[in-house]
Amino acid sequence: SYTMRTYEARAETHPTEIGRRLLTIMASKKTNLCISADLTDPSQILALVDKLGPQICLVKTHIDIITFTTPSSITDFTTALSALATKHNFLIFEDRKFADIGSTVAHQYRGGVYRIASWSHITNAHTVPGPGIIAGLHSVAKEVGEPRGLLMLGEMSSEGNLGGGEYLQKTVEMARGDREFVVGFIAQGKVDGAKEGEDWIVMSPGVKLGGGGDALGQRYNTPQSVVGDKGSDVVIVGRGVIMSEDPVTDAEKYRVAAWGAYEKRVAA
Ligand code: BMP
Repeated sequence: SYTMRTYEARAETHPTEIGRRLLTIMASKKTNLCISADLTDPSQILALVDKLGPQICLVKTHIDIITFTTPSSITDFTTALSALATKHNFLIFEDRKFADIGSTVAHQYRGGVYRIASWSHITNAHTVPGPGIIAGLHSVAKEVGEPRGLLMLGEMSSEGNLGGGEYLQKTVEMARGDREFVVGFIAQGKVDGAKEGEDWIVMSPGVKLGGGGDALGQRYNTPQSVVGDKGSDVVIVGRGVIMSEDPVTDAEKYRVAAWGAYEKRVAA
């Protein structure tokens, strides 16, 4: 299966341009760590990301949780974040979780105050509305003139979520309809039944060393469990790093754990 191939090898053959770029970054920086920068102060986010830049392949944002005082401060933030992405060689993933009909998500992705398509290399979407959501987002991605990729949510980390199992399989079927734009999935492990020549990048949120959960239904797995045992590619870590007194030291623990789990997997 493709999960036994190295990121370097997959970077040569991934069907999406964003997938090739991300896998190249992962291989060269030796990191499959994505930081979920879930802070509400824009300057705190930028300071944190500048510190963690060398350790990560990807930054995940929730642009709509950030406190912006003026419309121009949104553009200032996305411009500064893009500059950090260039400086440290990582990609940006806006965790927008689009969930509407194609026509509406096209407007949401292109416009409004956030203009997500203009600065975010990767975004994600639920499969509930059907394949029109992928077509709507892809039409906007094509307008941008720079590579863009999409992750489909097939399974969530939270207690009682309706994903996984048959839902995940149907999500994979839907993704097969657009192999140029859909990079992979949000799930807790590799997808079953990948066909010859398929390569799906799977990213897993809900990761914390020590496991556990929070008071609102979040459940945590370890890097070894999602990457080593279950074949996911990228660990997404929020509070495990961003709430730490020493984020750089803790991010390094996650990078080493997730990278070590990957190295063992491909050596097996
Ligand atoms: P934390 O590591 O602090 O629990 O943060 C997890 C992040 O991943 C949050 O930004 C959340 O929105 C996101 N997320 C998740 O936790 N589970 C999912 O299944 C999908 C997500 O995007």
